[in-house]
Amino acid sequence: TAPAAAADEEPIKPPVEVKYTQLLINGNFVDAASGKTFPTADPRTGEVIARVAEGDAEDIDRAVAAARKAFDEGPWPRMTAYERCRVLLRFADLMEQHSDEIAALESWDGGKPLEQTAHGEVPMATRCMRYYAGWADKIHGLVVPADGPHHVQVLHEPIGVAGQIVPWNFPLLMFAWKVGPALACGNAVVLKTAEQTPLSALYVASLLHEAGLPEGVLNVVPGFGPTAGAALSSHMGVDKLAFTGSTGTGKVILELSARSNLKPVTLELGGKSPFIVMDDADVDQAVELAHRALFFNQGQCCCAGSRTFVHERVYDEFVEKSKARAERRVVGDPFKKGVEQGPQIDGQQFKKILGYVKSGVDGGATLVTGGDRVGSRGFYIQPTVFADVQDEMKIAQEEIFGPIQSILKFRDVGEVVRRANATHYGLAAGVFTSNLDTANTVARALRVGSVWINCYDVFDAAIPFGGYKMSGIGREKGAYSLRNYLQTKAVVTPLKDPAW
Ligand code: TXE
Repeated sequence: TAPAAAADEEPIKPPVEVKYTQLLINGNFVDAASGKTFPTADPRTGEVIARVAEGDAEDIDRAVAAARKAFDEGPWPRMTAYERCRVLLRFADLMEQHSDEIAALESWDGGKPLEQTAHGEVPMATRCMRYYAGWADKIHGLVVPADGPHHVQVLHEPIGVAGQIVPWNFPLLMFAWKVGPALACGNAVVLKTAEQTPLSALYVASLLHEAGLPEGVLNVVPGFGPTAGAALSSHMGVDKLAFTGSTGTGKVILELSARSNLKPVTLELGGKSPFIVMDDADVDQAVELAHRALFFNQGQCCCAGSRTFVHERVYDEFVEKSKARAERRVVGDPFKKGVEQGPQIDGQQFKKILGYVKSGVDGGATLVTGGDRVGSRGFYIQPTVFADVQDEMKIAQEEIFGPIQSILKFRDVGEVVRRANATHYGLAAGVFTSNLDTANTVARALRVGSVWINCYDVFDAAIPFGGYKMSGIGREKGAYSLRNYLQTKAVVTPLKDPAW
């Protein structure tokens, strides 16, 4: 068939060179202490793009020492807030100037369609950096009216050295969500990239130094979770940890923090987000939006609308049209124009996803379309739709993180809210209806961190994002993320003449 042929074509040469493959510590690109490297692979073929320095506990020690020095001795936390703002703005300008290279690198390392990284992730990350640059000189404390003859100030100070661990599904955007607020508040950072996608963070970190970031303020350590990631999570010199990834790893990180120095931890974890289609909805529009809510980024989104609940009155029509839409989805080389879906990130995810397809079929769901790999090379998977999915099936319970849509049927609003909430996750939800009363009722009743009404995946830097329940702790983006990177200090002074 056409998509299979597309996936087996000779891969298009990415329009970018890999410049940075070493650890970034104290402003310099250096080898790992062990001298070890690991391959980062092209998801189109599984072939090695480059070998990257493999950070381990010793490198985390070096990076934390550099960050500690940069924080404890300055100049970054002691620069004026406006000066920090200007460094971050210059960085955003450089990201814009180099956006073609950044987008190409991100698409190459992660298998993401270039049109999407160029028009989505890269401008969104740039916007996020500008947003937090704007905050740098607007973070201020309070004077509180305590009882008694005292002048009481509350100071908001940077928290210190922030450890940040990011996943592979949006490497650049996660960099911006985490590094932006941390630096705006005056902290130093040690960032561990995901093993699958180290390249874009190393590249933009070099731009941040070109923009004037002092050495040691941002350190980037590519490496593996159980080694570099665990060392960062349990480090006594780290004052705060921010993580995006799986719920299982989130639990490990929280435990590592508890067993070391009780550093506060924010977690952005998995989801099983409902996308609810009411019977008054325009079915064609709902099909398109539900399709995008699930299939965007090869289905590798923490907030993917992975339980499509459809009212029984429009169910059959919805399934039929979703099948047709999935079959029209253009799968192929991420560097080819018009491609909507590239390969999955790696062989492990690829196998896991196909395992869920089997589980759906074995569990009695109706495989409406797809279900197999595309082509014979790399990690491409057919856009897949299951109908007649029941709540207790594994495909309706667990995060698949792939291009597999599960369509469930419901009868009334109360029932769908109850079923939508019947999960340990609580990240996001979509509601599609022409009745604003229904939309608002459902939005309030859902136990999730984001509700998109008649839209999905709207991710501006100013909008807080995070999960209820086992989807996470804390919020990123918006003013809410500043709280993650600030300490609060009460300063009390006696007043000689309280009347004044
Ligand atoms: O995630 P991990 P994986 C989900 C998705 C996916 C599954 C597994 O369902 O199929 O997780 O993906 C680092 N100490 N999400 O294995 O392990 C790791 O190196 C410290 C949802 O890739 O959570 C990487 O940098 N760090 C998610 C990061 O954690 C550790 C995005 C994420 O990897 C560690 C990605 C340890 N012991 C996957 N072990 C989302 N919320 O968007 C691993 N890491």
